[in-house]
Amino acid sequence: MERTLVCEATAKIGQKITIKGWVSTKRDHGKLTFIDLRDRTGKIQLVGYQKMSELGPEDCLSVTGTIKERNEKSINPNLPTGKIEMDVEEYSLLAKAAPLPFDITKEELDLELPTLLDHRSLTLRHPKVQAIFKVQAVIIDSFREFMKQNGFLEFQAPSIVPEIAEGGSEVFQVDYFDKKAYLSQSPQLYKQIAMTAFERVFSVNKVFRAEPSVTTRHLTEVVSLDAEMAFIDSWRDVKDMEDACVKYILNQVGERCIEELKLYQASLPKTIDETPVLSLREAQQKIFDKTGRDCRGEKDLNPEDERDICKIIAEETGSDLVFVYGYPTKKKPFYVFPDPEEPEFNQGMDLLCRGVEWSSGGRRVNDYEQLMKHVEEWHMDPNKITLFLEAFKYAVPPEGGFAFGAERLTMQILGLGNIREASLFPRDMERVDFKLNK
Ligand code: AMO
Repeated sequence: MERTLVCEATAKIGQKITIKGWVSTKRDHGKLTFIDLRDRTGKIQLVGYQKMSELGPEDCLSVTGTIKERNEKSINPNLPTGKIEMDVEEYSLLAKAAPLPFDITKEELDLELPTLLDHRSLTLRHPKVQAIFKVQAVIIDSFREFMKQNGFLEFQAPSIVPEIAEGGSEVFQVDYFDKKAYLSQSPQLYKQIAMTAFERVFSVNKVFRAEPSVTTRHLTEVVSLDAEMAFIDSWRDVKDMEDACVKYILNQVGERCIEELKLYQASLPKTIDETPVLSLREAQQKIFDKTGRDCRGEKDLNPEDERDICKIIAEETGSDLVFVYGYPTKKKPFYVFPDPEEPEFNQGMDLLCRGVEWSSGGRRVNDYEQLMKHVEEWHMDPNKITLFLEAFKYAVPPEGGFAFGAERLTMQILGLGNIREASLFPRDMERVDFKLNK
């Protein structure tokens, strides 16, 4: 018999159907056995006779029976199929599960993070864990949708690169035959090259950061949602595009992930029409005025500053989002555009939300001579970025772009305590699938 999905069963009252899935929970009540069977669309209660008591958790079944309405007393309002159940007529075991190392039937998994990750294939069967990746898929889908709606072309950036785009030492070197290359920290230079031809481009790419410290918000392999656009009048055009993009993503998550948000009792970040925009110095002054803590003159916001400024702005304006721009030019990568009126500060920006940086972006240097000057001042090797530099020889208009980290958004939207939970197969300094030995 043709397979019916669990989510379609409510419309089949009185009909005999076949459902396929895994045993989620099983309760024996005298002659009857109750099983919650799970497929990719949800769970349904099966009512069976004695023989089914042989089945164990996570066994995989094909089961045929008649869908009937539950009596009033046994309706489960928390389950989308809570008004129906299946009277089992026959079943076959498609695959038998080994004994489980821990109970995954509880509503809360309650596992330590290493256990959660060491048994990813199994913990991923838990609805609450699945919800994380459903939300992440919607974040990535809606980023793509927004970009396409606004005339951006998707491109594929390389992962093996000859030079470090973002500067710094957070880069993995690879043996490339008998030469040296790197894993890409960002598609930055390639999105800028592609932009010079297509005007508006975006990519959804893995990027690699050799983060030397283990924190709750850093991974070594990240899904980067990148965009780049030509013909801007100022960095604020980039900011406006990014603002509209993040609001679109949040709206879509709100509309398409109702059940998933409920599982985490998560509320979406609050937004207002005009997302607040502060210079770094204004943000530092505000932190000083409100908390007495003096970070004025620092070259960047540290995690405590990010938390404080988000809290202050949320209280003052009701917005959980805030843009901070105008960082010390020399502290940011060579491609960021210095403010013409105050060249020691740049027109780069970060978007913060609920105390964490969600993205970076801003206007870029588009003038070839200025770019060459930066290459020299930032001690870059021009021979390693010839493709990039050549692109800027041939008339590039004012331009800019931005990039979100998909795991950061997922973690923050759902209020997860650790970014590793928001990566299907997280990598960090100590873990590549499992904890690495010294
Ligand atoms: P940046 O280095 O700020 O900017 O990275 C952009 C966004 O990517 C996410 N992110 C990370 N998430 C988890 N773990 C990490 N180790 C990590 N590193 C970065 C963050 C961050 O805001 N080329 C610029 C972007 C641009 O200007 O267009 C860049 O890579 O959410």
